[in-house]
Amino acid sequence: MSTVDELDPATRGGLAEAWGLSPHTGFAPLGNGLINRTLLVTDDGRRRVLQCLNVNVFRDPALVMRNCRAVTAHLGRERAAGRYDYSVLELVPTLAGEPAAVLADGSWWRMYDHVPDTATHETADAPSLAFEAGRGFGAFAAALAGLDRGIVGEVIPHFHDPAKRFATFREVLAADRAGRADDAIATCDTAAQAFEDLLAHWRTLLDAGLPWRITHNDCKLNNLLFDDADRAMCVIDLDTVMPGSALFDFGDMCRTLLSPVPEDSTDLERVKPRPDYFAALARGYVEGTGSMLTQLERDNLAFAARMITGVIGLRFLTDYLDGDRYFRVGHPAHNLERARNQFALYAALTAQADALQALVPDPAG
Ligand code: GN1
Ligand code: MG
Repeated sequence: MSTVDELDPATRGGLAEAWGLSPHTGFAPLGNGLINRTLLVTDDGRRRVLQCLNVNVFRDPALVMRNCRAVTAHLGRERAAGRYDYSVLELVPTLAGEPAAVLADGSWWRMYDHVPDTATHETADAPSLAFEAGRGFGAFAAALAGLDRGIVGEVIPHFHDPAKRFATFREVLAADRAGRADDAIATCDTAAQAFEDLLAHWRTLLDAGLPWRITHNDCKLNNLLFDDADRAMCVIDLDTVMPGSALFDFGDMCRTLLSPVPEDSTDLERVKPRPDYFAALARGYVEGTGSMLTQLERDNLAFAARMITGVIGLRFLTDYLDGDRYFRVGHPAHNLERARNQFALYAALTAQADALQALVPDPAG
């Protein structure tokens, strides 16, 4: 969506000044993120990734950057000590030594080194990819277990909190600011039914002492870089790393790996979890997290898949009702289509929950 032509001269000038870029620097759109704007920057044959933070979503960009710096520094130390065997994103500070540049128009920009010879996947076409993703995101969480919880702040409070998301949905539905409630009524009913059940079980987990950790919170498949042999190489998109539950991360992986079609596919017949992918993903996650997971977490991995699919489906639906103010959309019904897709996946995950949970391996085996 963003092209070099859209990067206005003032922005180009501000970025060039901040990072000392040459006048020949090329800028090209990169990736499929729904929130930040991402560009591949080529300067003298050197490639870097430049991102404009969406400050409507990340209200405290300075906190996001402090978190990113703390997390990448910690992972770098873990890697150097031989405890983390994946690449680590490297922030490129501005010439002034800052982790981000704030331009005259108030926009926040930051730069990472480009990880060479890697690519992302939108959907998985082999269970081995699910294993790799589970192991990669699992190792990421395990490596962060040693980081002091007080160092990483909560960038978006209640991000995956199903109760908060449901309350917001009810308010937005009642307000019907965009006049879209009628078109979405069947999906709203499905969502309300799903949440009655989800919220009740979620409360039992909180009461049972579900551990709070530092988690990634956006473990969709396309936030992991793979090499050309489809080995996981590097976890990306660190903006939402903050205190959370391992169930959020595992659930998001299921949401994006188990269905053969992307989250916005309207071919709902094909939106179904693939059990062999779940088995591979769970095996990878259990291996990657080592001794980190408690019994309560392991026993709720299939529930996590349902819950996060429901929560993100509800966020798409809420944004549709609210007139598409949060997620980037390609056409007016896009968020509603995403929501229908996610609730179709939710229904199939619910029907198969026990069968999927039975595929989670024991930590020892
Ligand atoms: C957003 O930024 P991106 O596209 O990786 C969103 C996630 C959603 C996802 C749905 C900060 O992730 O929570 O699951 O879209 N990130 C934020 O595709 O809201
Ligand atoms: Mg992303």
